[in-house]
Amino acid sequence: MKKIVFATNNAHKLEEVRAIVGDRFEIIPLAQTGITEEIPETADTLDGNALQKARYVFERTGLDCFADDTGLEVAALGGAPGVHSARYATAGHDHAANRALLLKNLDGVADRSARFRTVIALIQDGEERFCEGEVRGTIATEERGEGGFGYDSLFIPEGYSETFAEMPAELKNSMSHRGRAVEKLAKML
Ligand code: ITT
Repeated sequence: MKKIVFATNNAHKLEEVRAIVGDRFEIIPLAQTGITEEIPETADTLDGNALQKARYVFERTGLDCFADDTGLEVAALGGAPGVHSARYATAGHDHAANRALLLKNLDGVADRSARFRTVIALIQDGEERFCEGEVRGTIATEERGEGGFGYDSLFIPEGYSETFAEMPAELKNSMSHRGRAVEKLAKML
């Protein structure tokens, strides 16, 4: 089976991607490459951050690898939190604080439409390529569900009444931004 490093420190993402393509590719976790530090994400676009993470790993390991960067883009907030989704409320990855701030900023707002967008940067045989996936939906007025991570308990995908956090993981993966991007990645590999 083809081996590829997934440049992420997020265990939920690793689990999701393995569930989607783990039978077709051996996904090597970052920890197994000896990289234990947080990879810098200082670009101001999803493409830029995904490529920055993938290059970081490729330069240190020489292994084929990919990285994703995801943003939640809310129409009424002019596309925020977008590329700043992980650091919306604080400098760190405080998911609960991010969700609370999002609810506060949408308090009384009627248009709650949003989308998740994922960009994947792939470095294979030294060549850099990108693919993308998105899912449209709306932001709930309160948190619902225990599954997933990040903003999942607030995101209701189009055509459903449940949030991502209320769905079985397989259902989220079948339509999610990351699921769609990872299916495209699988075709590229
Ligand atoms: P790595 O950079 O280590 O991969 P991260 O948690 O920083 O992990 P991203 O920069 O790609 O991940 O994503 C930014 C934020 O967007 C993340 O912290 C979550 O709050 C949110 N997010 C990403 N994917 C999500 C998903 O599938 N469901 C809900 N929220 C998600």
